Amino acid sequence: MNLLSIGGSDPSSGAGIQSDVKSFSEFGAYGLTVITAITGQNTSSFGMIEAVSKRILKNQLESVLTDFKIDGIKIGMVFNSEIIKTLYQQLKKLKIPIVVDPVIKSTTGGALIEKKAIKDFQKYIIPLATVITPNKFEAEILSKLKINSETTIEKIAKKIQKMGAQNVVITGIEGKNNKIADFVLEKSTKYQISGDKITSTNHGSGCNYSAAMIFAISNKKTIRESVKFAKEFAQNSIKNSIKVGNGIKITNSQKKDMINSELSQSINEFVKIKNIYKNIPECQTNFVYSKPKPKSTKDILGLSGRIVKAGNEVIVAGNLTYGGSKHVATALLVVNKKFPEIYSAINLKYQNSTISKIKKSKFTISSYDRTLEPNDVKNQGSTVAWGIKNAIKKFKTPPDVIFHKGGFGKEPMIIIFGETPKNTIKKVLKITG
Ligand code: PXL
Repeated sequence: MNLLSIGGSDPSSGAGIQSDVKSFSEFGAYGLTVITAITGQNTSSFGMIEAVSKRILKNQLESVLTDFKIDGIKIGMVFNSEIIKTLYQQLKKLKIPIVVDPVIKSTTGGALIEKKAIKDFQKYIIPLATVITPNKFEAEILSKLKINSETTIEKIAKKIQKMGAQNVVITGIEGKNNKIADFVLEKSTKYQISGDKITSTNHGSGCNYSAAMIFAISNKKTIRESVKFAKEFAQNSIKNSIKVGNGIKITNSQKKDMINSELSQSINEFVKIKNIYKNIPECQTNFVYSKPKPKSTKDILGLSGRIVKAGNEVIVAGNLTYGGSKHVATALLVVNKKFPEIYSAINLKYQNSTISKIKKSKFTISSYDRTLEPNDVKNQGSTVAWGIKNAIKKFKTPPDVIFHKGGFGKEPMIIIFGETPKNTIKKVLKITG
């Protein structure tokens, strides 16, 4: 997945396009950038701003738009009217989801947009937004309304939506009991998503929020799922913020291990395989990767949701978590016990066509018969472990594929095993292509 961040350069890398490239990498996406302005700032103070010329702005945009398939665009700092109008001319024809983060002021006090450009921002940038993510302060400025007993947050959101944004998410609405909520106005529904308030002054959380939002939206998540994902990512980035300079802390996204980033990359690759939806079983697909020497499924990373079929496409539901998969992780655990070099697995739909392709390729293949499962095993709910153990009993080298043809009320299934997620994907490509 390729994501484009259009915004200002922040040399402290806490916010702006530098922060977005970091976030996009965390998600396993490739980050492209178009710089609108260069700021001089650090964690204590905000210095100069120089907007780039219309010529180089246009040239940057054309460079990325003509070369890359861009899955989503985030617009942050735009600074002046010339930049706003140039962006509009280049972006209005595109059919790519756009998240607009209407940044007005930095935490350290810098003005990120000229006052006289706000009108053009409302006219040209807001209508580009699939989702706009102002905080309470930004929402008040854009709507020219102040929250009070008469003016509700909903009224403000509706006014911004009238300016042309499809969905409006106003962040940081303080509630009771140390809770903080995001107010969401979709086309016709409204709701709030609440979370714990974290009191810490930091640099970058707004950028982290909107970067996560465009990643989720580009992955075809619903608005509600995207808000939850963005909120969780931003909250974690605040919790993990680090003191790098002498001033305020810089947000830092959750530390991800190599296992996580390798599996994320392979999942992104998997969902892009042509017609892969035909290989997703009724009970959906999980893709797992184990830590060295796993003791239980808690040592195995998998999706808390699944890779699910949505029409002729597949989408990823849930996040990568240790213990996220039960069945595929159990199968891997059993195989890894006998063949410690096998660390990854994925389940696919059982189809005769796939089985013939597996047989034609030089893969090692095994199977088990669920109908032979002893009653005590069935009652303990340990069918998978029993079946896989049986399937590899006579094997001296690890099988690439283990399948079963189902049982009463049980869907037949194919599991592909590999040393790494990359290696597993290679095998998947051979038998699904
Ligand atoms: O967090 C908003 C923001 C966005 N873009 C740039 C910034 C800031 C805040 O400082 O500097 C370039």
